[in-house]
Amino acid sequence: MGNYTDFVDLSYQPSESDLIASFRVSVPAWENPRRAYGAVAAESSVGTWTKLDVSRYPRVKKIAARVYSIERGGWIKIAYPIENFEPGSIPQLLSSIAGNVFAMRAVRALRLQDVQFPREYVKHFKGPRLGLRGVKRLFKVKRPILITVPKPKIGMTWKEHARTGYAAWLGGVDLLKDDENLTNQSFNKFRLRVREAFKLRDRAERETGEKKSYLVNITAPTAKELEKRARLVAEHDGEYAMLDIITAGWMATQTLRELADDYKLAIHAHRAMHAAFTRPKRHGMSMIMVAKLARLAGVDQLHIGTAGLGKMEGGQKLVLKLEEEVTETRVQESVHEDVQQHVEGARVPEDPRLHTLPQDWYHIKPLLPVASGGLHPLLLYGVLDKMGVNIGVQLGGGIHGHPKGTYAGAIAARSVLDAYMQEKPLEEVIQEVPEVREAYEYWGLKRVR
Ligand code: RUB
Ligand code: CA
Repeated sequence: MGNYTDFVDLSYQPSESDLIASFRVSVPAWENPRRAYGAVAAESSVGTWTKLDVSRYPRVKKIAARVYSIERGGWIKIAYPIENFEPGSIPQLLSSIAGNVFAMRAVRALRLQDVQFPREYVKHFKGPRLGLRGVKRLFKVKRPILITVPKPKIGMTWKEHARTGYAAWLGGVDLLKDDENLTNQSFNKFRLRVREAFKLRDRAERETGEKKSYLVNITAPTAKELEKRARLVAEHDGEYAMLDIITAGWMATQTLRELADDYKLAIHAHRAMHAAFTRPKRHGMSMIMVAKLARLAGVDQLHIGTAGLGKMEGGQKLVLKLEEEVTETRVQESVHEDVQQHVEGARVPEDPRLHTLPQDWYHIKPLLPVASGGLHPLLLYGVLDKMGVNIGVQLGGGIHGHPKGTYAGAIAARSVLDAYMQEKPLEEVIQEVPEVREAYEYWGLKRVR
């Protein structure tokens, strides 16, 4: 096996079973670009920094990754023969294609933008158990699913937390959600919170006649503890487990997908920490990758952003692209270079985070995208106009920060969703529903920062 440049073969035609990765490589001034591109293919498959005699191991050459396409702006495509990968293991996949490569001196920065999974790879995954349609069937609604996370995010006792959830359920929320940093703290023990919240869930269901459920954050330090928490949720007839998929990791996510079959649970995925590596445009791994891996692993709901209306970074184009990736069965390639494009006479840079490969999802179901982060009732028309109604909307501060409190906040949010489905103008809802009017007077119509 020769030098890094031997891993570049522009005449190579990928086979149907090859896994294709799209990287963007920033090359240091002193490096030969072709060598840098080859280094990425080498280090992520079979190679290392020096020449190796592999004549005794015929397989090595056969499974070596190859750079087969080099495009403007440092975009390359690498084809990996499928034998590189353990069937059904996301950790092993990432140790290959998203591992050492990010730290190599041969690249100044490296962006893993997308992967096209071949059928041969996809077939080893189950994908979401309920998926988008299953979740909507659970609540028997056409409108978006209304979710709330009690705020302050931590500090309330298990009793205060559950009571806040109860008020939100009564006001019209479908799903109570734990915050990403609430697990099993001294003042809010997991076991006690779960017991109390499900007791109040039963009461809220009786009093409203509606289906109510609870996204219990079962993120735990070990797989054993994760299972213990999942079992406890199932014992209380809970339908959902929530997991912080990035901080807990892909092994935890895949483990939970197995447990989801055993305990009949749906999975709500929180993506806290993703932006540590998805936010830079030239380095790290894209949110598109996170979303595709989450779908493959089999989560039923995933935060994808608010189409530019909330408190988190991530504009409309990126969020709509993410929505497409997690809900469509066939996704087309889309080319977005980070070059200045002429749009109506003005020079506008395109967001390279939208650069994607095609993907066929085969048997893998769509999941329910969730818009969350800085939303309040008056922003919901804008979110739904952009993202459609087959989503979940999560309002934390936007419900519990209502001037009249949680119950009023929940009524405001739910009234706005119902009115949207009836195609009522927002001004009318503001006039008719006091809780919506109060929210309007408090927050206005502008997005938050
Ligand atoms: C929601 C909140 C969530 C964010 C995470 O609270 O803090 O953790 O949505 O971001 P609030 P993302 O409704 O009060 O803003 O959803 O982008 O992953
Ligand atoms: Ca949160």
